[in-house]
Amino acid sequence: MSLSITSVVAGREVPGAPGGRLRSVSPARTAEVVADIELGDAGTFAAAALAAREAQPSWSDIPAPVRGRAIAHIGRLVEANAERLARLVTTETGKPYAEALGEVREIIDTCDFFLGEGRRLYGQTVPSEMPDKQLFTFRNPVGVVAVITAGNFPVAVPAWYLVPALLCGNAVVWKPADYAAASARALFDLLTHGGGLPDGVLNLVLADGEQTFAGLGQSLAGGRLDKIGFTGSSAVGARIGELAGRYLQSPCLELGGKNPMVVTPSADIDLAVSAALFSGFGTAGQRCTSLGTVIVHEDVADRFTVRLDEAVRNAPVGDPFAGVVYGPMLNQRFAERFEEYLTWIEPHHRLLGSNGTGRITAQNARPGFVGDPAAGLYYHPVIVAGLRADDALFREETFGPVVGLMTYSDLAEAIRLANAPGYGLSASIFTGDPAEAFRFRRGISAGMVSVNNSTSGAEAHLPFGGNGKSGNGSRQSGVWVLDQFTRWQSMNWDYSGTLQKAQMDVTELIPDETFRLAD
Ligand code: UN1
Repeated sequence: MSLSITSVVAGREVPGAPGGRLRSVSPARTAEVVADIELGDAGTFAAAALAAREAQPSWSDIPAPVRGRAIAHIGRLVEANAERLARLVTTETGKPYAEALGEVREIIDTCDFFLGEGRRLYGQTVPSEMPDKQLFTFRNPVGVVAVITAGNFPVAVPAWYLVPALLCGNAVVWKPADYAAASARALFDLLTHGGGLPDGVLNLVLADGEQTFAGLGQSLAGGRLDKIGFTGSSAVGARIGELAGRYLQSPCLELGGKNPMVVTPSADIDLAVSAALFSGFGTAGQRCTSLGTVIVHEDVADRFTVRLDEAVRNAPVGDPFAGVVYGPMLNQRFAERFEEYLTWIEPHHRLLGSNGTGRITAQNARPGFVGDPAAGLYYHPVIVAGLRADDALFREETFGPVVGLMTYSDLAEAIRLANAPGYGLSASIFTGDPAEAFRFRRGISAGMVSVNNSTSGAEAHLPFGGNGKSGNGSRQSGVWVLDQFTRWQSMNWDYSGTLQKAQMDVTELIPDETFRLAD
């Protein structure tokens, strides 16, 4: 079965593929076509921004509690379609079905959180420094929001943006990853149907990177866009930040990671090994929160290394519908990039976790592979031991099933190594010592810290985001994302009937500064 998928602007499908055509295939079975995609171009993007601009005022006139009800209905519709959507996500991206179901759950969790925010979206009443005057704060929608998302989480991460953006009264242009367009279209249909959204409130633009960039530029120059939310690489995030900055906008950026895991002498080693396996190789290492480097104390390094090697060797890899730890790479582009990362392996490295590296084939086989490796884009897992601080594999994000390993001798050194690559998304420590856990938390640059847990797998109502090369400090999820999709407006209301001037007409009580307590 192959779908034909187009952009949707102002409730209408955009015909004629102005940006060309693309065929998306399942990375687990590259002979299987998932969708024929008709791409839009910069003009499609700009038209979508205009449609959003026109639809936004009446959308924001709908009372927030009513918008909250729309989010509640969306959550229910997603729940009723959970297995179908998860199956599509697994087919299109190759992530294991259990992970795809978890991803769909994350949309529902997000709806559960924000349906209540429709009845809150609190402002404050604030005392004034003068009598007969009252101060208030209100949250206003920012207006038109462009959301540009990656395909490794083709539905959950978009929902982190789309659900709160809509709840707050914004209209949206969503540009998903072109290689996960079928999953995106499915989520788009669930949002528009479930929410009963008026035309133009949510628009879907399928386009390649350069057309999207041109469309962003046109929309910003034309005053049709007020905010950009972007999840993707640090390099593209920097370009988007630069463009937005020219229009005095600060985008919400969720970028790459080189997420460290520190294993201390008091760690539960078996627990640390299972966390490293899941963090490093879940989603074939293609999460922004995937484990980059394990930094293990020299006293436990041998024990940890032997066990991790064994766990990775025995991990089931293959058909994503068959209960594996991981399946194929997301698509050809990611497979090629991963092969490039493998060229960063140096003679001083020791390779563990597998009997081979690179593509899994009949000749370069993996014992216990689940299914037919020739059918898809499957890669051997690899642990690179003996990493040094100046290695490219230590410094750069390596999206794929590779984990680095190095040792440390004291916690300060571990923290230094953990911060050294300059990303700052997620970091984890395995320890039985609370002092170590809190010292690590304080010293680490990451926006998210785990103690005795995976670097990946953040819950949907804690602030999500990073620092340094991982982002510009913006946060998604929970109440924190409201600051991305609303702007604070203050109001002062003077009912004294006179012009009371702030700072100048304030009456102060007079202290008796000569007063002293008796000895
Ligand atoms: C991403 O890879 O862009 O914390 C997001 C996690 C997921 C989200 C990852 N809930 O791993």
